[in-house]
Amino acid sequence: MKYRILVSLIFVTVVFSCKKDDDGIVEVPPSLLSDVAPEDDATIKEFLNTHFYNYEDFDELTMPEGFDYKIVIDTLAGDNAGKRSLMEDAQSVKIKVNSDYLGLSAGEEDIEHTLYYIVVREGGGGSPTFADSTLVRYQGSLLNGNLFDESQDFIWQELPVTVRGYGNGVAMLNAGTEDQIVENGDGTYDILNSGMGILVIPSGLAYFNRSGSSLIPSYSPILFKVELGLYVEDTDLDNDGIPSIEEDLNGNGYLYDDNTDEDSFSNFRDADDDGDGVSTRKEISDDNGNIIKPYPDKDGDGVPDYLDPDTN
Ligand SMILES: [Ca+2]
Ligand SMILES: [Ca+2]
Ligand SMILES: [Ca+2]
Ligand SMILES: [Ca+2]
Repeated sequence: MKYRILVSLIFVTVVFSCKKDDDGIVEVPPSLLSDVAPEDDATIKEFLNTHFYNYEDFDELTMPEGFDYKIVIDTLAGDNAGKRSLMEDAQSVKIKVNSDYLGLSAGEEDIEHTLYYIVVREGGGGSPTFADSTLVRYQGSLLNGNLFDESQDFIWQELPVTVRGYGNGVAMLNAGTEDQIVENGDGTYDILNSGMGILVIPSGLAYFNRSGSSLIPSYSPILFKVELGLYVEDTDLDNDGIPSIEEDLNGNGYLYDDNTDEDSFSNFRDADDDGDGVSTRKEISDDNGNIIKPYPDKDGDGVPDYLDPDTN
C-alpha cells in the first residue's frame, strides 16, 4: 500500500510539476480543456468578426471572368471594411471532449467545444459522415494565415483522422458528383459541382497541447479551406461488414474511443472486434456469406455475437 502511494506521488510530481529536464527545457503542465476552450472560442470569434472571404467572387452575379474558385480570406479593413464578416456566414456545431481523449489525465469530462464552418459553395451531391472516405483538396493554416499543410490535387482521405474537428467539419459539407468530373488535360481534374467550405477548429478538437508539427504551436485553433469532391457512402475501413459509422458504439462522433476487446485497434480498424478469434464478418454472416440483419445474438443478452466474446 505504501509502495502504491509512493508510486502515485512520483507520477504526480513528474506529470504536473514545472521542472527543468536534463536539456534545460522547462516542462509546462498541460493546460486544462476547460480553460483553453473558452479562450479559443474568444480567439475564433474575434477572427470571424474581423475577417471576410471573397464571397462576391463565388456569387454568379458578381463572379469575375475566369474565376479560379479559390477561397481567399482577408481582414475587414480599408476598402474592405464594409464587407460581410465570416461570422455573418458562419454556422456552428457543439462537440463535447473528455481530457483522456487528448491523452491527458485531468479527469475532465464533456467540455463543450464549438466548431465553426462556412459553406462557401453548396455541393451538388450528398454529405459524408465523419466515418466516411472523402475525395478532397484542402489547405490547413493557422488563423494568422500561416500554411501548415495542403493538397492542391484531389486525394482520398479517411475522415477519422487525428484532427477530430476536421472530420466533423467536412461532414457538414456536401460533395460533388462523378458526372461533373472534367479532365484538365494535364492529369488533373476538377469537379464542377464540388462543395467548398471553411472550417475553424478550436485546439481541443485539433492538437491541443501537442504541436501538430513544427508549424503548429500548442493550443492553436486551426483553419481549413476544403473542397469536397466525392465520398464513399457507408465506408467500412476494416472491411469486416460493419460500416465504420456503426462502429461508433458510444455515439460520440469519434471512432478512436470504441475498442471492445481493448487491443491496439479501435473497432473501426479491427476485423475481430470482440477478440474471440472469430472474425466479425463471420459472426454476422450466414453460411453463404450474406450479412444477417439484425446482427445475430445467440445468447440473447442484447450484445450481438460480434461484440460478445462468449458467443460466435
Ligand atoms: Ca466513439
Ligand atoms: Ca470492426
Ligand atoms: Ca469476433
Ligand atoms: Ca463473439
